[in-house]
Amino acid sequence: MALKTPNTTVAQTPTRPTVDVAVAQRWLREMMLIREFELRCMQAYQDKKIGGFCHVYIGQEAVAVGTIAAIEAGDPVVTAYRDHGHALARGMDAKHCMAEMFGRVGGCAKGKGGSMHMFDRANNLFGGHGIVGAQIPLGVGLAFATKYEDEVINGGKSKRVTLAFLGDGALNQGSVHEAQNLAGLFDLPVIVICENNGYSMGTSITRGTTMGHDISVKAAGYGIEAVVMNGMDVLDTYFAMKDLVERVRATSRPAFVDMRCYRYKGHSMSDPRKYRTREEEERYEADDPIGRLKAHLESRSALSEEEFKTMQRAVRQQVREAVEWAEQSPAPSLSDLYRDVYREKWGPYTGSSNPQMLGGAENPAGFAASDPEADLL
Ligand SMILES: Cc1ncc(C[n+]2csc(CCOP(=O)(O)OP(=O)(O)O)c2C)c(N)n1
Ligand SMILES: [Mg+2]
Repeated sequence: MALKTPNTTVAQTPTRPTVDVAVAQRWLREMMLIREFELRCMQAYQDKKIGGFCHVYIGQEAVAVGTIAAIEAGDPVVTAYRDHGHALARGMDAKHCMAEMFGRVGGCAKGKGGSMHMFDRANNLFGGHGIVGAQIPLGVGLAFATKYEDEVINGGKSKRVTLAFLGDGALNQGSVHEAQNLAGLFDLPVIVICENNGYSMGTSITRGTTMGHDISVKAAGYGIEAVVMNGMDVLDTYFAMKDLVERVRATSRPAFVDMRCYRYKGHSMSDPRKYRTREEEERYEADDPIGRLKAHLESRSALSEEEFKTMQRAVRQQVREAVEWAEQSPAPSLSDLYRDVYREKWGPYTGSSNPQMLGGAENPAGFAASDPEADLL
């Protein structure tokens, strides 16, 4: 496996900028929450309380926390199926996230999306998508929409930046190229972040992708700026992203990020990980992003062992409550399965939103037509 060591791009120097202690503590808590959330998901999956697919983010927590900390609440975010970390970092309540994992109505998608489809309109998280690479055209479309709304409808300056995440395995999907080409042509304020964890399922990046040792060069073909970032250290990730987000917001030019990271667990829940060595895993685990931030806070005398344990207990309690809440939430009813399938009165379509598959039956949900204006970002 030819993934470079995690900190090749941002030097760890004593003069590295830092953040307020309270901010670093908050990020540590967020990363610990994501980790604990996913450990409990793995357990619940083994207990058959979670069904379908489940891809955990363990090891990549600094990416979601560091990148999302660098944007504003109104900035859209869209990602792939390894999405629980992004959802929690974006501010989704762990209860809604867990209930979605359990397929219960208390989930963010009313239990009908599951692990791969975390969606949170209030926090501008536009999924959670299972088709590899398909979220990149959506991300570029979101950037087009925000720019159009800011500039054409409101007659001002484009002010929002979209983050569109993808895995290294999605790089060779045709739609990813088409979307980045359009982003380059149309000056769209989108940052395409490749969470380069070195593998797509069991295929290492150098086996499946040309220039796998330096994917940043691909961006030149679209006239897009590329930045290589360290996704294993939340401070490195945050500062590099903050710079880039400011630039993209100011210029409304797209960018591509090669975010070097590593997933500690298997691709999904059943993966014997025969395509990589235990030594490699241990090497990255020794460089754990949570451990790094903990050490950083300790070096600033801003975290005692007792405070860390208190944080750990609080996070465990929060996740326990999320599990209890998910378990108490009912499963969707059979008729619920046909609700929310199509958007009511969208575009030229003005009929009822009865799914075709019901054969024109009465609207089983009885929901009212929604406000078409609400479609605007
Ligand atoms: C279009 C499409 N092709 C194939 C798959 C099956 N598939 C699911 S995940 C995956 C690998 C993607 O790897 P990567 O993009 O690196 O993401 P990671 O799992 O590392 O987060 C594949 C091939 C899919 N979901 N969609
Ligand atoms: Mg990958």
